[in-house]
Amino acid sequence: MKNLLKPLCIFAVLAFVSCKTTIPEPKTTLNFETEDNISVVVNTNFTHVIVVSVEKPDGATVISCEGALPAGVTFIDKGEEVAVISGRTAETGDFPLILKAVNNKVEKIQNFTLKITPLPTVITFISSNSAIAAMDYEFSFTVRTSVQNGVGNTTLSCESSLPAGVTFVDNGNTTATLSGTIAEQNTFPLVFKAMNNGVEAMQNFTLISKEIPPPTAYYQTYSGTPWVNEQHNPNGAQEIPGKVMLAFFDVGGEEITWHDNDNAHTGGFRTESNVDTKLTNASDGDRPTTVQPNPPTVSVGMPYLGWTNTGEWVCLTVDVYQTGTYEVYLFYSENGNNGTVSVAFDGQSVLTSPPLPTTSYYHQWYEYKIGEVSLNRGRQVLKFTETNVQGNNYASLRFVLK
Ligand SMILES: [Ca+2]
Ligand SMILES: [Ca+2]
Repeated sequence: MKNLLKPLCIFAVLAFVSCKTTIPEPKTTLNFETEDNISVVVNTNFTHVIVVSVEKPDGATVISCEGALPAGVTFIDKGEEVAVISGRTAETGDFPLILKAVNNKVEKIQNFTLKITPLPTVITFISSNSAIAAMDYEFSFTVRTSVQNGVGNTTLSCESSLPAGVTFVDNGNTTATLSGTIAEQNTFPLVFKAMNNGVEAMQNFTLISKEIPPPTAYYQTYSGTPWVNEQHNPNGAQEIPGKVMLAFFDVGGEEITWHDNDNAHTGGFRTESNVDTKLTNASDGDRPTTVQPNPPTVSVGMPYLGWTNTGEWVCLTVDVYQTGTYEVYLFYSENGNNGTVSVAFDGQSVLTSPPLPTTSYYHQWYEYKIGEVSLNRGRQVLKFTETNVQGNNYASLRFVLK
């Protein structure tokens, strides 16, 4: 019996050993479930979640990160197979990292690239898209661009052929100068291009050469000059037929181009004189009136004379291109004052308005026909006077040829 048992025992041990080698124990497996790279913009907060899946775990999974993180960026193992790379950095470039997940002594490696990209370069033309050149007179117009996140110089060029006598010069400081003298009356469509860091911006521009009306004898004795502002009034003298913006009154000084009843400026649009000027804006709630028919639209950023008072006035250089009779429309807002205004050309009063219909609120605007005037061709002086009542806001006079 003893002899029989011995081989049986050996067989049993062998069978057990054999069985153990053919049926392996369950193994832990790990996998990264999230991408192997991310791209984020410099100086921007970001959070990237790394997720690991684990099968047959034994205890907690530990996730770690090897490699140099950019300043401001951290890696945190949050537990439960989740880690987070987050922060905000001023460094740019590719940061190669190695992500490692470990569970039950089993390791899983994933190469990971954190890409920090620069902010995109954005170029915008900020100067007007048209200019008027007085025929046979030298003119100069500054083309201006705004460049955000640029790299190095911005290059400006004119992509279309220029009129004879005109040059386009890149000033190397995000501006260019279009200047010269044009000997013909014409309209020239031009295309400007600005480039920085491989990014292009184009602007369609119209250069208009006009034979300006000759100055009247009165204008030749006048010492005011048109207010020129690249953003609001690049061409200086305003035109009739057309809309004359009252806040673009001439430069020349008190009692020459303007009169204001106090010694302070209010409103913040043109702060160089005591004339009170402002731009329409959302917080004031500037809007069309609701109490008059067919109210016009009111745009944000429209300049106007505000804080007006009886006896205050402004003078404006206007080019009247065509002799004739014009309808005159005043764009204004008020609060039930029924004020009146008057209009003079070259020192001669030609129109006093009827009492203005109420617009019922200081920031409700309305355009109202205040009368008609006969004008001769010529560069001349328009004088706008508040003849009665304080506080009304006045934006423009529109002259329509009958
Ligand atoms: Ca004032
Ligand atoms: Ca005033």
